[in-house]
Parts: sequence; C-alpha cells; structure tokens
Amino acid sequence: MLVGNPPAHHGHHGDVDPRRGPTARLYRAPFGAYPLYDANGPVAPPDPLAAPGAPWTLVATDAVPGHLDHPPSRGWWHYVAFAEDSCGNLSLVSNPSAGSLDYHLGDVSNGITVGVGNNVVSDEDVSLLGANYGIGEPDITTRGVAYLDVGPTTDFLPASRPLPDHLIDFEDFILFAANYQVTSGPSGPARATRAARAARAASGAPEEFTVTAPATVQAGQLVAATIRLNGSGRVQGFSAALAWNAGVVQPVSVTGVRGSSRRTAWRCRRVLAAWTRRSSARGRPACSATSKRPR
Ligand SMILES: [Ca+2]
Ligand SMILES: [Ca+2]
Repeated sequence: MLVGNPPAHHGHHGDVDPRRGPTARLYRAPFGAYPLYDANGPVAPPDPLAAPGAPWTLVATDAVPGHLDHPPSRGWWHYVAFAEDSCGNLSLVSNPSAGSLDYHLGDVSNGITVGVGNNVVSDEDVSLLGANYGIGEPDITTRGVAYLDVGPTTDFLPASRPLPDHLIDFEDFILFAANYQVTSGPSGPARATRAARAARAASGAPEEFTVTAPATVQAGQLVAATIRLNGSGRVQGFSAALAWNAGVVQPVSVTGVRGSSRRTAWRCRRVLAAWTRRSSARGRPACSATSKRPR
C-alpha cells in the first residue's frame, strides 16, 4: 500500500498487506490534523476496532499489493484492511499501518501561494523558512505560518510524523535541507545522493568539529575563535551553541563561511565560522561550542 502526494505522485510504503482473501477492503483514518498534529495536546491514534465506522474512510474495495492512495488532504494517515469473501463476509480487522505522510516536510510553497506546496522542496520553500527563521509563539500564529513548524519528527527522520515544538529553528531547517530537491516519483540524482550518503555512513569515517581559540588573553585584546568541521559526508547539518567566559571577553561579531554545497553533506575541512571577542581582563576566554543533534 502506498500513500501518494496529490495529485499524482509517489508515496511512502505503509505496512498493511491487503492479501488477506479474495478481495481486501482498505480503510484510511488520520492522526490528528495537519500541520500541528498533537502539538497542542495529546492525540489518540485512530482505533482500528472502530473500523469500518468513523473515523475510518473506505479507500478501496479490491485493494491489491502496491495500491496507491491519494488522501484528500495533507496528513499522517493510518490504514486497516478487511478480507472479504465471495459471500461478502468480512474478516477481523487487520493491525493498523504504522502511519504515512502524504507530502514532503518542507514543501510549504509553490512559488505563488505560501502554505500551498507543489510536491518539491525547493528555493521557494527555503526562502519562506528563512523569512520566518527564529520565531516562536505568538509570532507563528500571528504570521499564520504554523505549516513551517515541521520539526522535529518522532524519530528525527524526514518522512516521519512531525512533533511541532512552536519554534521555527534548526529542527525545521534540517528537515527542509534533508528533503531539498527530493521530488516525488523516481529521481535518479536524489537516489544517487542517498546511496552515496549511505556508503559514506558505512565507512565509519569520523565526523567532528573543533573550536580553536587562544588559551589566555590580555585586557583589550581582540580574540578570534574558529569552528572547523571535519566531515566525511554523513552530516547534513548541525547547530552549534557558542560559549565563552563573560568575565574575560565580550562578543563583537560572528562571521559565517559558506559550505561547499547547499544540498549535499559536507565533505570538507575548512573554517565554518569565526567569532570575535574583545577581552576585558587578562584571563582565560574559554571559548567553546557544543553541537545539538548533528544529522
Ligand atoms: Ca515547494
Ligand atoms: Ca519546529
């Protein structure tokens, strides 16, 4: 069973196998509602024992393996199936599928209308994210951009159910990045990229970033600290929190350096960012950075 991105695209595999009899009746029900799902309170998954009644909707009366479903709206969908014999008798209901998205996380614009996707995460979507990056509530509601709050997901993977956290930040950005230019349907370059990434992951090469800064400074001295990434290709992005000894240095500026590519994992050994401090006293500036969930 497949869940499609409307109007005509590929979807994601569910785990209901309708091969339970001569024919299989397939039903669909949503988990919560797009785009926030259970962000505002607990949501119970649809009860399979309620099928074929509400909230379950009949999808097909003769589903076969590989059945493609186009839900009427965006959501996280569960499926159950009944086998039906030649006399119209129904089996017990199947276990529900684990759930599937019918859209790409990060597809929030079609280039014309914000909040309406076009089945690809591209520049129009990243631009919209950038225009609202760093906001939380009440700004998300005031601007009407809750659809940007796609991350994190239940397991931090880009096809999993969103756990919106009322923040538009790194957790959302990294999902946009993971889905960037990954279109619906067969995609040679995208598949090649994922295959190459998997190969690099299997290599076990280290992924690390380091901070370089003077151990001690004099009063009034400008101090530069740099973050360097030594990436073997698995990490697509990370968020680093900078820290320093406020009794010795005060922040002056931060300068970022573009990575080698916008859409592929970093494979570089280069300066990513440099931030400058002015020391107020002789001592140890203790510049450091901690990474938050590199992906
Ligand atoms: Ca788009
Ligand atoms: Ca978020």
